[in-house]
Amino acid sequence: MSTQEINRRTVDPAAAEMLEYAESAKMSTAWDRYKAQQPQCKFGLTGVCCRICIQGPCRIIPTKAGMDKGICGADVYTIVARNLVRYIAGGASAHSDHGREIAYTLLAVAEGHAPDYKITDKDKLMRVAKRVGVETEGREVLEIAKDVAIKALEDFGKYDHDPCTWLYTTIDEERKAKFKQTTIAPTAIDRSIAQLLHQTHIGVDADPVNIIFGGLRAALSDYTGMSLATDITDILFGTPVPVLTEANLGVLDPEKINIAVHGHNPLLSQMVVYAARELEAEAKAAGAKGINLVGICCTGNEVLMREGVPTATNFGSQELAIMTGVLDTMIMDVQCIAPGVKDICDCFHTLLVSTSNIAKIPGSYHVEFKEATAMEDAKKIIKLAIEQYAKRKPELVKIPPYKKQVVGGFSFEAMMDLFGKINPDSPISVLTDAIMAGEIKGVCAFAGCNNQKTVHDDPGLTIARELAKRDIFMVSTGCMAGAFAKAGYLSSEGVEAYAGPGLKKFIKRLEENSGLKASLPLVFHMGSCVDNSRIANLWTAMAQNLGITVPQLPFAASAPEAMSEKAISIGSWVISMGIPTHVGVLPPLEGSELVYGVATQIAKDVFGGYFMFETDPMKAAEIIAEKIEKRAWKLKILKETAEKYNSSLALVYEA
Ligand code: NFS
Ligand code: SF4
Repeated sequence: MSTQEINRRTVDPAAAEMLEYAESAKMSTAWDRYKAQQPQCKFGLTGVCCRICIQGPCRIIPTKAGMDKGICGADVYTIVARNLVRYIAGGASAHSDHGREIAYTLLAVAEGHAPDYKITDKDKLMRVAKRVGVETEGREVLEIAKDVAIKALEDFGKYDHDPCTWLYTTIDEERKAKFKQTTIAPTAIDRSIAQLLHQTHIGVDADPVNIIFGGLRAALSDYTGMSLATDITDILFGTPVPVLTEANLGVLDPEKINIAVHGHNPLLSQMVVYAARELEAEAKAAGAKGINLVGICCTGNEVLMREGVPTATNFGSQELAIMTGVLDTMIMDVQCIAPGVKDICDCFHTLLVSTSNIAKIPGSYHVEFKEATAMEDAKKIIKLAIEQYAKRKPELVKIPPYKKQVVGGFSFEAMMDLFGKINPDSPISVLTDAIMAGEIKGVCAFAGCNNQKTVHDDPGLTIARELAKRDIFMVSTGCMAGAFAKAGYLSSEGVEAYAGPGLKKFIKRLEENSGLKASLPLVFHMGSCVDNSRIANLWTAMAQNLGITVPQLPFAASAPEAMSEKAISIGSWVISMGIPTHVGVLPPLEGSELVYGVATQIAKDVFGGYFMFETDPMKAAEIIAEKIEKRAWKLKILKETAEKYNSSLALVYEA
């Protein structure tokens, strides 16, 4: 790739520098492989290739006689719908299985089988217990923890017909009724996923709308799984509070032993943080100045939020961290670890350590991570990293000098604390009052991945700049938070550079009252992808405070670079909750006008939320802002009318 081409494919200066280096050293990255895949198959791109049975693949050409249907007679809308919801099944299984491991660990703690873990946030345990109906009065903490863990595990496989607990205790009455009426409330996470695979097996469901509703049920299971994952992770490791750190490849320290935690499971990364603290002396004995832990992807977000561990890169640029030549070990757990990292590790001294029995890469070093021996396992890996340090090749060290300050750690509770400094009686009113007064226009939540189909990091940054100008308050999770972190949007630098007058005034007011030493950021980092549940808590609290339904709230979401099945599954529950959701890449839906129409139009009539597909970030910002402003405008009219006639508010969806 020429410099010009590189600049067309990333806006991260550190990534651009490393890509130039990769080019000169002939190391192949995802950027090169994406290019080599062009042009991608149009059947696949539009979702009209069916491989659900091995009579296939069947590729549909609607205008060609005989090829307008699959061999079994499946119409294009059936095929597109089935392909789509199978992504949701994949995403929901990943998120919920992550949640299940966390819940099992809480159970093990309660039963005394996980000596290295403990209940860190007792208050949260009590709050969650009360919410999910576990008796707390006069009981021991571990007894309560055990019942909460069992209650969470029941959500995976209970056999009654009541909706999942972590769904129905975290949403408002209107949504509960909506999910009941549309029959998409899952009664068990595993069942909804297995049933969806059954439903989309050859010769089962051919009705695209029914298939999509099955998909939404699994998507709500995805929400259920991540909601319990967030709760229990907070119980085990603490609920995040504002924390100061840094991001981008410049956080790697040539004088320290650099270890990256990569993947999603905080059970591992958090233990690595504890173990690294204990092994600092050993690192020094090996001649290093200490241990420098950095994060990649969402497990990085987990330890950033709770421990202030700096972020090295997000999904798109994960291979580039290794090319610095100073990454001594990359520890992987599950999800979003590109197998391509191994090839780059082979060019350097970096040891790739896998830890999960469902996520191995040929040639990596495997250390099975078990909850019963967690500290021992984490120490074993860190000792490997210390050994690895001696193998570093000084001539291959190249750290791009870019890093930005980050203020993160904004859990829902931390946000409420922040608002509570201004209005202790009703913290959330600080946000809703600012919207009703027109100081800020509404809220946009950014989530999701990097995708080679876009300019790395650019769409999220562009949209955020545009929304900031228009006084829209912003929160983020996942790899978008990584993009914002690397660009300085998670610090006051972003506020100074981009916030419109209203947004700036609002953030500064929060800041003056916050009692924090650090200035507040332009975008509030709410955590990993499973922490999108925190964002759902935010919009639910806002709607309740205003006495409206979620679909009336001036709140939108954007996944500017959605990539994974998990992102599709998150987007699907977000629209079901009533939130208009922008996606910056075209998912394979275009092959069926009907399915495309359900996602972008019909969903709005039924749920009040819907997808907006727009690949041009400037246009996307325009569309998102318009939706938010329209909802805010309508809300004001309804409020005024209600006040004038002393009536209650009309609960109508956005038209
Ligand atoms: Ni979410 Fe986070 Fe990143 Fe996408 Fe992958 S790490 S769980 S899936 S790529 S945001
Ligand atoms: Fe073809 Fe039908 Fe089999 Fe799909 S399920 S591959 S459309 S025969």
